Amino acid sequence: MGPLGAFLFLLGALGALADICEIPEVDSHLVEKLGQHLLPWMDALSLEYLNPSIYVGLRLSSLQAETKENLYLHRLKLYHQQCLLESASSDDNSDCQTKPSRGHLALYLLALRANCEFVGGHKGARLVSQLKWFLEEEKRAIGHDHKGHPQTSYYQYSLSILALCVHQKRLHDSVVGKLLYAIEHDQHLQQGHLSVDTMAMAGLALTCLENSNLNPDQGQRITMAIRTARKKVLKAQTPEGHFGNVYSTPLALQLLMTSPMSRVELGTACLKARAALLASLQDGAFQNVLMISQLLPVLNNKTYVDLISPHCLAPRVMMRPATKTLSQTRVPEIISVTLKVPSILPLYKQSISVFAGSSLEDVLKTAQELGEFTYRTRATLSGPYVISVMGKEAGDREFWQLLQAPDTPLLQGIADYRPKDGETIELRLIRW
Ligand code: B12
Repeated sequence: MGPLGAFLFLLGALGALADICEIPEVDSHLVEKLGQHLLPWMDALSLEYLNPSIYVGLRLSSLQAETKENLYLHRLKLYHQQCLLESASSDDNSDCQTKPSRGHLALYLLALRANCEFVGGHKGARLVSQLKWFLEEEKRAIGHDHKGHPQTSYYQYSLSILALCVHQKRLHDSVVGKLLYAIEHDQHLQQGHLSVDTMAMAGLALTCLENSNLNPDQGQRITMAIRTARKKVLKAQTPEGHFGNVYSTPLALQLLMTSPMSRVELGTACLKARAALLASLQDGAFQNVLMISQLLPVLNNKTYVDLISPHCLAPRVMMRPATKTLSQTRVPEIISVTLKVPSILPLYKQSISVFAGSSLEDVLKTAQELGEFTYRTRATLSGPYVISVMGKEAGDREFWQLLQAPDTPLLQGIADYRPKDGETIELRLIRW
């Protein structure tokens, strides 16, 4: 090939790259390090750590954990089939004390598809009706006039539609219609900084419906809504390149990867996002297993929509267990973090001493041990979620927001965020 030919070939290749949002191959060591974070969680025996999103993320990634993976799916099956199908009367069964939510059921259905299984049999049919029933209840909560909102969130509403769709389970047009309305009148999906994750999940669910042609009468509205969701996600790109924030970028990219868009728009947006994501990866921003599970498919150019017909035999690289690096033994440095709770009287403000590198959860625990301060958490797939502070429980559509004073909401939860010396952390009860 002469120099002109080579130039034209390069142009063509660049053009093709820009056509569909793709992530060119990322350093395999970086990807493996991310995957290795998941391994200890797959070994954990406690039910509260059983997380179908980990399985989905791994199966759509370029990595595999062989027997661990199979065992994990087996445990997921036992837990979800037993505990989700338990009737209220058998609530005292010790294995099922932490009953999985409907959102977990949706993720479990995605996990089955990630192993190329369709939900089937008598038990499977009951799980599907539970999820359909959940969507009907949420539809009722939104109301005829769309003035209400789902009991959970549009994120879980979309996730449930996606899960049923990849199993080729048809939903009534009116259920899909609620999501379409919410996108067409997007104030319903706005939850401040969270809107990109929700918009992306909604777009993925609708893309699945479009590709599977499950609601043909809504075809045009679905296509328009996907376009709107994509536009909103693209518009939310920050100057650094993230869509929304670093942690909404994986789902946002999943949506943008599902079909071609205008070359100029998508080419620059994707290349910028890739650079931002790589920088965040190298900075170690991805420590949370749920976040890693949403990111791994993207690094393998896969999305949740691929679960319509997954490639279960695609070659994946076997993960090695992480090698432990010996940390130097230094005298641990003590830092001081100020904890502030302005939402209740009398106002709580205290300086707490902890070792450098402690998590916010360590700060809260120390404050609780010192007295005056109390808090409670609930185990979720993202980690410990603060549900009450100083005895005050967050009510319906309220939550305890974590902020770096004066006004910067944290992008991580209490288990992952590590405050610096002299920092003030505020816990604020707000509506969402
Ligand atoms: C909906 C949502 C919320 C809702 C949850 C209430 C509700 N009824 O749904 C609200 C608005 C209250 C919320 C709050 C927060 N959120 Co939020 N949230 C989400 C979202 C969009 C979906 C979660 C979901 O439904 N998952 C599916 C179900 C099946 O799984 P689940 O485990 O049962 O879901 C529960 C938990 O996810 C929990 N939850 C929600 N957010 C967070 C955040 C953390 C750190 C933890 C431990 C738990 C948690 O609420 C869900 C419903 O019960 C995700 C997006 C994503 N990409 O995952 C962000 C997301 C998980 N949230 C995030 C953050 C940072 C927060 C806050 C810490 C923000 C803040 N500065 O205060 C707080 C949590 C503070 C606390 N009290 O501990 C980040 C986490 C990033 C990370 N590194 O882990 C995400 C990824 C959004 C983002 N891109 O920034 N969130």
